[in-house]
Amino acid sequence: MQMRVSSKSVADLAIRGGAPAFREALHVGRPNLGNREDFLRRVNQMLDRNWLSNDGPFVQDFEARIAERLGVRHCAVFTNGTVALELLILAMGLHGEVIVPSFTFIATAHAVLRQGLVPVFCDVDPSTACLDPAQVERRITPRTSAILGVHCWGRACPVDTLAEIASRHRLALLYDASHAFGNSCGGRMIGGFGRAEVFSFHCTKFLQSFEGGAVVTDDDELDAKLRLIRNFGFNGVDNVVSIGTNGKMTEVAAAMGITSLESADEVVAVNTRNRRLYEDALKDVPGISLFRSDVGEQQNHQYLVALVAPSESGLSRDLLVDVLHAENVLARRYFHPGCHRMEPYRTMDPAAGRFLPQTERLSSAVIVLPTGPQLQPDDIALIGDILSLAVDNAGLLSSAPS
Ligand code: T4K
Repeated sequence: MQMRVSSKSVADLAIRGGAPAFREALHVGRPNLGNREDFLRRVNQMLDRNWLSNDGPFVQDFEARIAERLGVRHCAVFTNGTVALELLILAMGLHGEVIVPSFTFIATAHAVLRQGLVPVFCDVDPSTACLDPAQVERRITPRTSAILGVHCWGRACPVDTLAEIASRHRLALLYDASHAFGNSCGGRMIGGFGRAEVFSFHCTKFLQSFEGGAVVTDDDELDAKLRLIRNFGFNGVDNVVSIGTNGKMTEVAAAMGITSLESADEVVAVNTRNRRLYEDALKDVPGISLFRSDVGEQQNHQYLVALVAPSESGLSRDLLVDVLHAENVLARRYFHPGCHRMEPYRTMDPAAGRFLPQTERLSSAVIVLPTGPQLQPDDIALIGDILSLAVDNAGLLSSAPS
């Protein structure tokens, strides 16, 4: 293997706790831009027709394309995924407690709490990083009104088992599918499970509209309610029929979303190639493994997730992240710490961790590595080399002063 960095430089950089950049940083979450000319053409169309927001033609087109691609009756787009989730919770009339994973982005928990409900944190199954059904059963109380699953890193929740539990306990079931656009479960597209599913189209997501989100559902009444709520409760001019807010997506965002959607298949191909290259680059590195993807399902591979076993690598996850950062590879710890360790949840229930051993374990093992069309095969080889050299020099790195 030809090394582009010496073991000494890796160790030196990490020991110094950061070094001057010697090349452009490699980021997690670089936007999937799609075809720039197509986007700019759409922006010009938008400016020419003087229609910039409020259910414009690009928004309607974006919604129709998403619904068709996912095979659902309705798609309503919103300003962002968090607002989409909050307004879905409001429209569904949930109350009391909602069971959610702690192993998720903080927005999942915040959306529940901001709607006046209590998020009850539930542990995950380490093989899926999604809600563990056995633990869900344990967290149900007379106050529970819903189960909110998260398809973490795009990996599907155990949808059949959760549906059975929800039905047996008469609970609503909804999903935060922020990471899972274009992914399938049992051959069915994610988006069609539970009463509704929510996507994020933040610019770091597989499908992006700068900022944006969507609720997809087969429920006509729920979709109609959501459309009222996202537009102040207006049902026609001068006629407000319900509580509402401004959750509308702009035309420029929808133009970006359509352009990004048109490149979806190319991005999947690149991300799939990147995953294979990472598998190859990391196969002989002790203690660093890639999180298993859902074999046989459609996968966007937007999150390239490595797990660290310090007993084999000789290095903690955090030290490996420090080494990567020192080398200008800006890996992320999605999701560390679990939501239950962040405010206001930590203060609300300081002992929540006793129910969450797998969450604690996963959140201390995970590294999300850069991927996407802006990453070159050489970059992946370099990241593999850095990790390999770091593990080879584990003793030196672990004993270095911080
Ligand atoms: N539910 C789940 C499960 C979620 O993961 C999220 C969002 C939501 C709900 C809420 O959806 P939204 O309301 O956001 O639509 C980022 C994203 O902002 C957030 O959308 C995402 N999850 C979360 C996992 O990641 P941060 O705080 O880590 O973002 P930041 O600014 O540190 O950037 C992340 C990486 O992306 C960096 O490496 C830099 C790179 N980046 C970022 C931006 C904004 C770029 O290369 N270009 C850019 O323009 O939250």
